[in-house]
Amino acid sequence: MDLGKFLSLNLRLVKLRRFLGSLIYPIQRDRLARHHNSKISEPLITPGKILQVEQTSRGGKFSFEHAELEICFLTPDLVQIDWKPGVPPIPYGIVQQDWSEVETTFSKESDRSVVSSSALKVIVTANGSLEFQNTNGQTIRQELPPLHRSEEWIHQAQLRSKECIYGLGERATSLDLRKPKSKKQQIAAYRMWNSDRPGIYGSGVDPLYLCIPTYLSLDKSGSYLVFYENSYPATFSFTDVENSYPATFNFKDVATAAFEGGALRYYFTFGSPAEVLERYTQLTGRPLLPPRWALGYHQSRWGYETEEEVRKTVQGFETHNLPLSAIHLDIDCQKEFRAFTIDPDRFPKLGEFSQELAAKGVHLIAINSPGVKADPSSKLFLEGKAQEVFCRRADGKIVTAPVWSGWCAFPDFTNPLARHWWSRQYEYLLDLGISGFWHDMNEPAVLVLWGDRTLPAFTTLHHMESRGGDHREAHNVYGLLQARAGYEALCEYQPQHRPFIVARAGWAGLQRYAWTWTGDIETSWQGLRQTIPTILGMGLSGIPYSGSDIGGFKGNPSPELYIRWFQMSCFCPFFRTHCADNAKPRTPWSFGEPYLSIAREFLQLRYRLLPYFYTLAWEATQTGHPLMRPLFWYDYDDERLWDIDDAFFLGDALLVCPVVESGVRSRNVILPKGHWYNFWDDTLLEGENQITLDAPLEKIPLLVKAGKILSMEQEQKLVLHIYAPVTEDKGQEVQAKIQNSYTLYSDAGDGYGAWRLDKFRIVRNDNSLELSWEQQGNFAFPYQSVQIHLHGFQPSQAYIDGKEIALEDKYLECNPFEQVYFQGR
Ligand code: NBV
Repeated sequence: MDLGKFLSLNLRLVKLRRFLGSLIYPIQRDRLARHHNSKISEPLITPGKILQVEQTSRGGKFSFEHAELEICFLTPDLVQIDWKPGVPPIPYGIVQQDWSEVETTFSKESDRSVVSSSALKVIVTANGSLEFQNTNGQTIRQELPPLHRSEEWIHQAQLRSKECIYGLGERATSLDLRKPKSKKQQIAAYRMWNSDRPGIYGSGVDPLYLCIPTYLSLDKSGSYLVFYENSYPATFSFTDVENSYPATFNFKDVATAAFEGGALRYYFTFGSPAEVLERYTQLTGRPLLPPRWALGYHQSRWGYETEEEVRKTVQGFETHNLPLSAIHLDIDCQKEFRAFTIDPDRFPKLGEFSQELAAKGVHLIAINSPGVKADPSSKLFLEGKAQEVFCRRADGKIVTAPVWSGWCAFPDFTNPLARHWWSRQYEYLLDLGISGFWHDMNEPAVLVLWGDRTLPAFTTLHHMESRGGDHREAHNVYGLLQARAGYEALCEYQPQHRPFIVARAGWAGLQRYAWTWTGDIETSWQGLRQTIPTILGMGLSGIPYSGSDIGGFKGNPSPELYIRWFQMSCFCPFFRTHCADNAKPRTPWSFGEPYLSIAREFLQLRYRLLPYFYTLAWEATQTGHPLMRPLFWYDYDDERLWDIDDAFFLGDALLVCPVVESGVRSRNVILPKGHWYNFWDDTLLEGENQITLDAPLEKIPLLVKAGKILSMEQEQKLVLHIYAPVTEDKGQEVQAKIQNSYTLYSDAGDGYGAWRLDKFRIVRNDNSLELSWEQQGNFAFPYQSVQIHLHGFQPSQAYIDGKEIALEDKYLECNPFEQVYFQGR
């Protein structure tokens, strides 16, 4: 039999086996679930009467008839609340366990107790309702007494009339989860259950791959963030609650979080969006600093069948003069889709090939799914079985389910031994020159013809760091813990490099280990439009690195849709074209001209902007702030900005207004306060206005905030674009002096060596502009020279460190300096 026939016969057999698997598995799963599905008829109960109160070093303890409550201040503005009974969580999401002392006071009045720090007051009433107040006595959040039944907890808080709610991880709806913008985006209740959406999803589909029980509330009377440290399946809603709750608790406008197990532990913090994200990521971890190359462009597709095909794709980038940082290998590179394998027929010399690519600055990323083919001929399976690292049932049988390679066993990542065993497997691919990993199907997802696409919830048992538990509790943290194992592997085997992992599923804290992407988003204008709030919402849930498959996953975008998606993604942290195996070839040159030239312009712009991106990445390690920020981020008093989700900030200088409709050549946006320069022609625009921006096919509407510096690089030069502060403000007197500063971060781009901070300060007076520069750190200045471009300021004379220099060009080229002084207007 020739190779072609053999392969096609094998493929048909694989497909048949996969089909049978996805038919048999749900029958088994449903049979197992039947024993657990009996509806609980017990009534929901409130905590009942308060019996005892007690002051503790960080707050207080309260005993109610049917529940226990503990309030514990971790910082003056971060408080941990624990309602019991229930299984306490294993702190998978938490990094900081030790907190310095907080001074608290405790007072008991007739029907309430007050626990306060210097910033926050928590009032506990006799029926178990809680109120959070700031030091001015303003109520920021009001909670109803929680409801409890068997293993369930239902927690509700009053919503204020205009309050907006953001977060909950990855969601296919509007940015404000409370008020979906269109019918399509309507989701009655947000589910916490990481779920595969095989092949395609669009607006309104819920849940997706990465759920996080964290939300941020924005309101005039005080904004806050709540993180529920509970990984059990749950349902969140922000509308009227009907029927399911006792009449007394059937309030209008409540936020409800209903958990199906575990204790009710949550954290509350308040302040501006930036402040609450800082606190939240102090608790759940700051994002890792990625290797710098990861911020460049990534090319991918499902269907690069051979090494030769990948080589040709990379050559295409060279031929068309397009920069490229990474190429992703999907399941085609694996032997029969098995984890940690490379098909020797199709990728015969991967070690040499990866070196060939490395010489061109292109990194190889390999896919991996957690399922291990349950096959006695598989060494990996036998090893895992012998070490008892797979999920099992109560009768001791290994849980198996069909995935791409066939019936698979699933490493129990809640077992430290399993994590360690799994982390050892990366070495083989690292030795072949793979630079990073792409964790797919890690919800974990299985192939089924109907019903829940994962492991049986009740009957799959987990180690849970020795304390034991089932898949209900472990499911949502499965992807997070796989990422932890992968991260630890990369740290151990390549300590000189920073880990790069892209994980489809995750939970609170994933930012410590991995990036993510929005999965199999549909190829449509609505799909493009949807990715903006989805990525922004993820950033507000602590995950700053995300992006979407440019052009959508399945199907073929029109050239216009591809190029508009490309333009938007140029400003997203993860910039990658990817598509399904049956899609037509999709590269920046697939659509011919003028699309190729437009894509090139944006690729080159992205690479020029790397100093700006990289500095934002470093800032994220210090603050937890997302790189992509919603329009209300800096100006949260302006209610008009609260639900804008078709535009975003990249850092504090750039405002990106993507085009998300076919044939459209201009678009509107409400500008936040301040002044703005049009990036393309320097036109000055006044904030707090609705404006219309031109959007010819070759441009994305892009604005730069007055007073900011955009750091770029080109041919060994640091190019500083100074957008002059505007000295007049609407209706106000001329301000004599405006100051602004910008810190640029640089290092070797990988590893953990020396770094430097270049701190620039702009001072603008009526007829002068001064730029001063201070340097900090040990990393040598990585550029040969500096170019200064002024926007919104016409210089007549220039002095570098006191010495006058001739102004010939539109820009000034110089060496590092301490101060440049421009006269002009
Ligand atoms: O590995 C194939 C695909 C991958 O290309 C995609 O990005 C993932 O989201 N993978 C899902 C599995 C198959 C999906 C139908």
